[in-house]
Amino acid sequence: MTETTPRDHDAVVIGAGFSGLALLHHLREIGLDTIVVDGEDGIGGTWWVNRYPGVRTDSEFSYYSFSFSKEVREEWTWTQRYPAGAEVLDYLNFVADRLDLRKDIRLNTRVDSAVYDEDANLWTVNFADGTSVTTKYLISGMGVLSQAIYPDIPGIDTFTGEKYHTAHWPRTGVDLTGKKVGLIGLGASGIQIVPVIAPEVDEFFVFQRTPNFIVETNNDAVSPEEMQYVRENYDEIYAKAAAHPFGVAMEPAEFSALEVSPEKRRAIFESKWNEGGFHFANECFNDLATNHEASELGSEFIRSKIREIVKDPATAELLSPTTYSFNGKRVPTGHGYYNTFNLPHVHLVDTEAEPITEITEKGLKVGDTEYELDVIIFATGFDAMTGTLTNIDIRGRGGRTLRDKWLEDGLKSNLGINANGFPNFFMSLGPQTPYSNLVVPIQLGAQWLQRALKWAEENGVERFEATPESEDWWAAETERTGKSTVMYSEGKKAKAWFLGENVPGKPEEFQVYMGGGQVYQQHCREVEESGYRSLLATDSASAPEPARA
Ligand code: N01
Repeated sequence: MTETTPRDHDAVVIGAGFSGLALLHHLREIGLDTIVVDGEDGIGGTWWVNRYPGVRTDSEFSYYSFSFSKEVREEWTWTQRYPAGAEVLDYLNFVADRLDLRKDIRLNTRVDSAVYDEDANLWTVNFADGTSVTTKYLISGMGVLSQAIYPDIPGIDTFTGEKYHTAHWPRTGVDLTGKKVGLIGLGASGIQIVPVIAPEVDEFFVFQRTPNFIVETNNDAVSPEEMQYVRENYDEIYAKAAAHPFGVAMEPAEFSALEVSPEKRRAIFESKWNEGGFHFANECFNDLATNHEASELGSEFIRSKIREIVKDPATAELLSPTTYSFNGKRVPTGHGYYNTFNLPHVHLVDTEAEPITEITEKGLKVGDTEYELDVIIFATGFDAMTGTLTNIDIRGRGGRTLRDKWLEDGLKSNLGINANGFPNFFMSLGPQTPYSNLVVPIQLGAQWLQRALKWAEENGVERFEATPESEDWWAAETERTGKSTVMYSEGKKAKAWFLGENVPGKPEEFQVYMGGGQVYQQHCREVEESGYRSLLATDSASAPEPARA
């Protein structure tokens, strides 16, 4: 080991959600003095913050959890196939206790900035309370959908009723009983909230700009036998999820929607629709995400289901997307969503035909019609993937921020793990990591980083920094693979967040890697087998001769 400047910690991880917990556990295992800091006053990250009614996972419990701890696997019991947010939060707290992580987690510790000192090869992490710590490694576990956005609607601050964003829902809950409620935003968050609050409210106005293709889940309780089966087969289930392009423990479909008869196609769609959730998206046919015609066949099947479920034909029509096809937006899972529109006090308002023009003191205006409301709920999404990272000052070599780098050079990273100009800074789920059930890349990423930093420590490598070539290659690869999917052609039309289209002024760039989680993991393995060559931009002189891949 070379002589190093004294520091407070070996590693500081920002964020105490799934990423922070996995990283703390794995970095501790290799003897790194690691702390996790989080601005909130509870553990859980996304699951601590998102407390809106109806919040729950859209991946099944069996692979929406960590596989690395035998104790956690054996002692934790899930109660629902798609667990509610509160249950996931309990799980994460259980993980923190069972793995004795809490003592190294500092809550109420919001990071304002982090600045790299090239001479000392240290990061100084500055907190909102004016304190700071120094660390060799700085790791973001801040989550990919954490920077909430409000719509740019005139008068938004003039409304005198209650207003809430799904991502900032009060911890004490909100009593909506007997109130006139308006909801703006029908992505995964809005779609989960609709059926849960509808029975409570007096009158419910759902303002829809772009309809979504929703796959219903048929959520169910987890039986003791099922839980036992999952406990006994956890490694196989996890391996299956890791081998799947979207990180779900499902069998990838083997044939195209175009190569079967209409009757057979309908039967397959029907059976996977009944199985519920992402089974429809992943197990029907192998080209719903890559072929426009196939995706349109999936779209038409869902439209037919909407017509079956929703009694009023005009409402059914309005709920059916026609301007883009299935997979053009991140597919949301539903829990009685379409059926909610059969309730007489639930009104769907089309704000595509006639936009919301203004938020007033009393409610909001669509065209010239004013809707008087007691409560407005914003389920208007996030500045995804990059928003959280660019919202704080992360200053690398020469004082350049990550924000400026991505603004000036375009979105670039080495496999979403690190970036040129930012030595010893790493990201769990950085931009350009897979579009996936996120627990899989979080866990595999934490384990990859554990091996990488162990290797660096053992081999006297003081700085890991992405080479410019690795970033250029990955940006091109992310674009190439993304553009070969319907997520590009349809996502553009649907203004999808995974293209950055949902944030005014954000350049159109793939925020995530669409080439498949299993392919991504293979690239990560290759970096490892090469002796981390693509991470040795500034420290190659001290590195040992890399092993050949
Ligand atoms: O946000 P979104 P989200 N006027 O960006 C509308 C994850 N997640 O929070 O489509 C009117 O998807 C906007 O309309 P349009 C998941 O990855 C997971 O729902 O642009 N409407 C859209 O309907 C998900 O994909 C779970 O026309 C406006 C909505 O707001 C991601 O988070 C649960 C508007 C935003 O939808 C984001 O989901 C929840 C305006 N000015 C979320 N501006 C799980 O189940 C925006 N909208 C685990």
